[in-house]
This record gives sequence, structure tokens and C-alpha cells, in this order.
Amino acid sequence: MTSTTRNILILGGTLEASAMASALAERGERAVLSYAGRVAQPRAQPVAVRVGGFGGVPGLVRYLQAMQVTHLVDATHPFAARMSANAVAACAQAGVPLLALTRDAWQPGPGDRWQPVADLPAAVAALGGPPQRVLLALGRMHLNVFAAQPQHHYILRLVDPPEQPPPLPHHTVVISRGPFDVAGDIALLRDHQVELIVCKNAGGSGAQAKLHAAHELGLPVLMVARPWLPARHEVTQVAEVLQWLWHGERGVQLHAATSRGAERGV
Ligand code: 3Y8
Ligand code: NAP
Repeated sequence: MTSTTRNILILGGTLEASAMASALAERGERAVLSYAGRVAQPRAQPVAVRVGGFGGVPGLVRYLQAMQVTHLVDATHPFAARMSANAVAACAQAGVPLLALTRDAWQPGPGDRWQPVADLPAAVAALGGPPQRVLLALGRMHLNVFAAQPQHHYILRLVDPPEQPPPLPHHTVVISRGPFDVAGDIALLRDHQVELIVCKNAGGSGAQAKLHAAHELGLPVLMVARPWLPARHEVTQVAEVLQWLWHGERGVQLHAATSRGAERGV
């Protein structure tokens, strides 16, 4: 199969997806990068972009067949569990090879004050103590559950302004899109006198600055573990995906998801 016959679908929304799109565009490969449509202005891409859901597994199967997709690269966020599960099911039905381009989970280092929690409800439950100033670095989709702990002052870092005020009696909204840097995140934590950070174990570099900043300032972090994902082949480097596209499975060392389960920080 040559670059003129390959037609690659990238499920996007991450730095890795953008890097994948650039690598394919530079090599004259035909690719479409797909966004869910979660934010007003997703980053411009050097390949064609589509925005919006596919309509579950059947919709994705129809899309794969109608667009004659030859390869699917799932470069979504590790917490986009529904999308990734749908991609595994749809590719199996449509007979389209799938490879996940993911990022290893963050691991705490010496001096890090992380409290691992299994999921968002567990993070909410862990906030049962006296009022604190809490940074929710979770985006707009996961704010309402924290109404169960209204005693805190929440600093909400969001990509877009919320359509209506979140149901949190004491909060400050900070509109800011990553990737973030350590100096900026130290300033954010200091300016807002943050005492605790709640975040997802996203991995990668784009959201990691706040962890270095927390370490620098000796702040605790509630670290939400990754959700379960179905078994699939995973790599963490764009170069590995290129090898797979050009040489198939013999081109790269593939990891079944189960072997990386321990790396999910669960
Ligand atoms: C729409 C489209 C690029 C990609 C950049 C990465 C890095 C910057 C850091 C904090 C954590 C958070 C959030 C975050 C980061 C990158 C990456 C990353 C975290 C965009 C983008 C889309 C999204 C969706 C968005 C969610 C949100 C999560 C904010 C684009 C900017 C918290 C993830 O309604 C909402 O506000 C939805 C927000 C889903 C929440 C969540 O569920 O985790 N990402 N983020 C994607 C789509 O429509 O399909 O690229 O511009 C992408 C990026 N966000 O190439 O520049 O991790 O790759 N995104 C987290 O890590 O927990 C912010 O504030 O410290
Ligand atoms: P999710 O809960 O796993 O998916 C819910 C539904 O949204 C999917 O079933 C699908 O709808 C649609 N969808 C999700 N990703 C899509 C994509 N790339 N293209 C087309 N449709 C998509 O997903 P999520 O957690 O809401 O994440 C949404 C998007 O934001 C994903 O692209 C993800 O990569 C990105 N994201 C980025 C970060 C980050 O830090 N960079 C963090 C979280 C999410 P249908 O069932 O109708 O097909």
C-alpha cells in the first residue's frame, strides 16, 4: 500500500494527535483529523479536519466504509474512554487496522504529594474536609459533581468560558488553553493561593506543568486514575505509528493494553 492508497483517520484532541497530523502532512499522506467538537476553536491542522460525533459504533463503521479509511490512529486523550472503546469495536466490524497513540501515565517522584483516587466521584469524596482553595484542572465537563463539596473556593481553569455559572458558590474562572509551562503554572498557583490541585492522570507534556509547579510549592495533588480501556495495540511515539503504517505490525513492538495497565497509575 502506498501513500496514494492510504487514507488515515486520526481521532484527535491531543498534542500527540497534532504531531501525528503534521508528520503525515509532511509525508504527503492522506489523513483526516477528527475532533468531538468540545471547544470553540480547536487548533488549526495541516490535514483535513472533521468535527462532531460519528453516531456511536454504527456511525463510525459507516464513516470508515464510506470514506474508505485504511488505518485508524486513536490519538484521543486517555480519559476519552467511550471514543476509544467505540473505535476498537468499529474497526473490528469494518476490518480497519487500529493503533492507539497514547502517553504513559505520570508517576510520582520523590517529594511529590499525590493522593491517587480511582475516579472523579472518589476525588469529590476526598474533598470532605474544611474549606480550601482548590484548583480544578479538569476542563468544563466535570465541574458539577463538585457541588457536593460547596465549602471550597474552586479555581476553574477552562478552555472556553462556561455557558452558565457552574453550581459552585465560591469559584474563580481562569480561561486558559494549554500546553502550559511551569513558570506560568507556579504563578497561577501563587496568584490564586491554591492549596490543593485536582487533575487527571493525562500523561504527556501538555498538562504536566502544574505537577512540577505543585512539587516546587509543596502542594498536594488529588490524581484521578485513568479509566479502563479495551485491549488494543498502543504506542507512544509518532515514529512508531509511521513504522506501523508503512510496515504493518512487524514494523513496531506493539503493546497490548493489559500490559500497560500498571502504567495507568491504577
Ligand atoms: C477539544 C482541541 C494541541 C492539543 C492541546 C494534551 C495537551 C493542551 C492540557 C489543565 C489541564 C484537560 C483538557 C487539557 C490539555 C492539551 C491539548 C490539553 C487539560 C484541547 C482541544 C479539545 C480539548 C478538550 C478538552 C476537554 C478537557 C480537556 C481541558 C485543541 C484544547 C483538562 C484534560 O468542554 C470542555 O471544556 C472540554 C474540555 C475535554 C476536559 C477533559 O475531559 O479532560 N481537553 N482540549 C477536543 C475535541 O473536540 O475533540 O486541540 O485545540 C486540546 C488539548 N487540551 O494540539 O494543541 O493533553 O494533549 N485539555 C486533562 O489533561 O485533564 C487541561 O488545565 O491543567
Ligand atoms: P468520550 O467521552 O470518550 O466520547 C464521547 C463521545 O464523543 C464519543 O462517543 C463520540 O461521539 C464523541 N467523540 C469523542 N472524541 C471524538 C473525536 N475525536 N472525534 C469525533 N467524535 C468524538 O470523549 P471525551 O472525553 O468527551 O473527549 C472528547 C474529545 O476531547 C476527544 O477527542 C479527546 O481526545 C479530547 N480530550 C482531550 C483532552 C486533552 O487533555 N487533550 C482531554 C480529554 C478529552 P459518537 O459516539 O457520536 O461518535
